[in-house]
Amino acid sequence: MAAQTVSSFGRCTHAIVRAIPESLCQQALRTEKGKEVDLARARREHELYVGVLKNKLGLSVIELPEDESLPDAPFVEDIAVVCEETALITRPGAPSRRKEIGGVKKALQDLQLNVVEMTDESATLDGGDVLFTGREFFVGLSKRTNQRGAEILADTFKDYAVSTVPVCDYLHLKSFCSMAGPNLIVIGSSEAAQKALKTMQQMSDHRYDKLTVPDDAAANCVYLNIPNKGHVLLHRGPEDFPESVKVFEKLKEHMLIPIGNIELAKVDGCLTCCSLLINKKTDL
Ligand code: M3B
Repeated sequence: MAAQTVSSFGRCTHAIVRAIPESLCQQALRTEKGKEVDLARARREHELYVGVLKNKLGLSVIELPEDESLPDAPFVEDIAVVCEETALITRPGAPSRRKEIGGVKKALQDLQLNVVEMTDESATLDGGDVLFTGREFFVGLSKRTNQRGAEILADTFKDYAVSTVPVCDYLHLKSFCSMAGPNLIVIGSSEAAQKALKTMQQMSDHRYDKLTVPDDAAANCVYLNIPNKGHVLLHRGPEDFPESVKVFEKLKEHMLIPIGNIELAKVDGCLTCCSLLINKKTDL
């Protein structure tokens, strides 16, 4: 077994988040045009998400301020991949997002993580394309992430196997899947999602359990393992995806926390996108 044992999967002491600038509404990148973002509502949804991490789950949350020149910056997940005490700063596939690195890098350094940078100019990687299962990594090859990016990730996290998965119809690998427990992959129902799952199953030595939800976007949730609370799952709420919520409600061992994310979803933001989760073993 690799350095981090599977039983500590989802353990987390700190989270990095970034506030929403007004410029997100007009300028954030998006795959579908024409959906107007309600800034006040986006901020309310985001505040609820941050409040859950901080107050309900007791994490130490580092809240980076918004920056009007960085419309996509709330989606901190894309900027780094953190595993145990190492943080790999990515080279985001969208050049406009590379300016987001500075603030996130500083926050990771302040947490005394071993910070590694992806300097190779031929590499691209977005954190949204990286699925860590606790045993291995799957990296989506998408418009934002290439083979060289996946290779650098593999060089950085040598304790774990890294397999690549083609992602065509979607922005990122985690646009339609995520982990809901140490051994449990949540997956959407679309043909593209099912095909990607099949690829992952074929490449792995391990057999994962799966939870299939009707809506692809609902398959992006945040799993945490919190002392005294156990399995915790942040998932999209009933206003977002009522049918998928019914599936989550069958998870009897999880503390389920529904979170609305209707506004950020208009610019391809999902629940995992909005935080970097860190498990510090020692006090800072
Ligand atoms: C969203 C970037 C939005 C840019 C996340 C979605 C699915 C989990 N306007 N970034 N990570 N992508 O990935």
